[in-house]
Amino acid sequence: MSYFRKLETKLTHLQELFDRAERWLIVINADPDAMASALALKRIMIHRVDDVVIARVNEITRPDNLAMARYLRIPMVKLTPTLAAQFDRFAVVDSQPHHHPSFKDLSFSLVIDHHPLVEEHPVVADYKEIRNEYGATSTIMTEYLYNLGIRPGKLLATALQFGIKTDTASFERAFHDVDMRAYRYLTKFADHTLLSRIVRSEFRLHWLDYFSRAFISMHKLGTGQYVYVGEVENPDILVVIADFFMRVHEIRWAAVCGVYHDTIVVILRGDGMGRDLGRHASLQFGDVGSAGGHRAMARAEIPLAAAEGRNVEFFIYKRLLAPRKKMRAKVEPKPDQKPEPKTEHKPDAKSPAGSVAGVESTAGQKTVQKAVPPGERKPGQKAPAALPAGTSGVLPAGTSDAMSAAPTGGTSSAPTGAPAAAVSSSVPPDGK
Ligand SMILES: [Mn+2]
Repeated sequence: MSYFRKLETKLTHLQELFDRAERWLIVINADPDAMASALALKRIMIHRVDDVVIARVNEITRPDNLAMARYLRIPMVKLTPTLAAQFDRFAVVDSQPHHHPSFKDLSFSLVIDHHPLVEEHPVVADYKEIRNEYGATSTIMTEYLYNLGIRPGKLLATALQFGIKTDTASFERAFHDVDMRAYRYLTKFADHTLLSRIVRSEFRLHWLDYFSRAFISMHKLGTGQYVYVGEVENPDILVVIADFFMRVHEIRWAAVCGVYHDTIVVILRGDGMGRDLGRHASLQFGDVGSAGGHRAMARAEIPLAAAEGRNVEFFIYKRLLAPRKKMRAKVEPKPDQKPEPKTEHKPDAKSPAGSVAGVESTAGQKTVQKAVPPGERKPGQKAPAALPAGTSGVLPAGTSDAMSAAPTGGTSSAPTGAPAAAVSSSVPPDGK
């Protein structure tokens, strides 16, 4: 029994496609699997065609993907009509022609992918291989290299390993036997130090400003943590922070909240064993915005207007507490009392998930003032002062939530910097 499937006929057909007089452009939507697959295809055709270039249709922003492109020296250019005009033939790997608007104008001679075929978009190409059962296109490309007797170099092997690792979530997601065989085969050629350097490139330097904001605004909520980051330039940073908190042993779930333009975004992450966060999100926020998700990951997007000028950190915190009726009875408003250390603040922390929510609209949130630690949130939390200097909009593209909740028509009519009395978290006016 051979290590991989035998591909003689198929690969003969593939090689017949290449002509020494033709220039090929490999087009990708750049992620690790696509970059690795393109690199492998380039390796296969490089001596068989006039020229071969890899073009990407997207910007790479995730730090691990940037690290991959840099450490593995993946040569790529941005796809433009001018560039495309210089090539005779086009290939796409790890995507199908209907997957991206930029692919539409090109006529592809070669398509290799592992995404499911859809009836409305049949793939037409001189050569195509769509293997939906494979965990990664990198696996298909590893089989090709093996069958063609091409020994992958260090950088290519490392790229293919990272492609397989990413698309199978390190074999935590569904994968095919051959994915693991390919990974193991590549181990002989790959550079483990490089791979681990790429895998560990998880954060950007300017994100650390958001992390420091997150660390000082942690509020314990039972077995979880509520974190308020303030205004963000891209809601993806909230996902990054929430995922980070899930790596802390003591934290079973985390809710990370920030304000993006006119929308309050709450990202929830859990260990998947405790409360159902998707249900919790829709119960607690469904009445004021769009909210939902899965047991271990959920998201809520609420128009800023829904806070009606009140302190956003507080508004969300109060809604995360459940049941709120009980909470009101337990916590007495003591407007003049200095708040205690935050670990002490857990009004109703033992509240079970899944309580009836959204019943309460405006009154009563002042009663939880104790729960907010001393002197961190100023009335104008949304103000630019809260934004770290040099923060750019570059955030990971692929980190968005599984559930993309569309904001429900927020307006700009309720700034958080509204009347100080209305938004101050330290001494909220009692609305009772
Ligand atoms: Mn893929």
